[in-house]
Amino acid sequence: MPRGALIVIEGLDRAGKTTQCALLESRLYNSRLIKFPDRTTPIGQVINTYLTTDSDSDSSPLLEDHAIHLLFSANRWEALPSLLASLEAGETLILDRYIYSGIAFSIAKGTLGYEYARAPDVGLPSPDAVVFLDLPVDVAKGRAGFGGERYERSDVQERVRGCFDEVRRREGAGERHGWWTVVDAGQGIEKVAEMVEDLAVRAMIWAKKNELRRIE
Ligand code: T5A
Repeated sequence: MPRGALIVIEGLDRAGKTTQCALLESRLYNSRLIKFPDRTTPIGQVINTYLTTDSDSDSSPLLEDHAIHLLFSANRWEALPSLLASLEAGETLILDRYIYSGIAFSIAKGTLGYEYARAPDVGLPSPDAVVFLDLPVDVAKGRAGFGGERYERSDVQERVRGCFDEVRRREGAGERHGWWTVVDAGQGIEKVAEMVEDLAVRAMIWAKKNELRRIE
């Protein structure tokens, strides 16, 4: 049986990832959706507390930047057996955020370097396609729920947007054409969904002919 495809949906907060992942899962046969962070595990619960706590005092941060970064990565590693089982069984895996959020949100803080930020995820499965839902921060701010979590501030999101550009340049280099695709997430939900589905189908065809790779 051919392996399943690994499709990652990335973007800033409120770009529409949850909406698009759910639509894609409903449209693809034999697909499974996993969201990172997975807040249901013990590690995920620590991450959830961090994300839903407003701010830290300088003398007593809730979690030091490197420590929370490593927890986000650990949250992906603990899902590895389940990810591999799905892919081997031929399921299409849709990931709502992955290592690219891990790198972009952490380096945006200015306290972690790029190489440090990507190192803990080396060895995880490499996606067959990354779809980046691109939305100006001003538009994201106007969407329901913005502002409820730690990173949902305009200045932070602007910095993260720039860091995602760096991630695209560095992680997409040398990969096949179209591996990382930027989609205008300011269009209507259905229009975005059609583009995401088209990219997903291409990734599924690619996955049938190519072995699963690991992040190097
Ligand atoms: N993080 C994450 C790290 O720092 N390191 C890591 O390693 C990882 C994995 C997690 C936070 O953790 C950080 C990044 C994040 O700050 P999250 O749980 O992914 O956060 O939370 P959000 O990104 O904020 O996810 P949300 O579910 O809140 O936002 P979505 O999924 O991007 O957006 P969605 O689909 O919920 O839509 C938001 C609103 O917009 C509407 C929807 O109906 C909804 O009301 N909408 C649209 N409106 C108009 N046009 C469209 N095309 C629309 N699409 C959606």
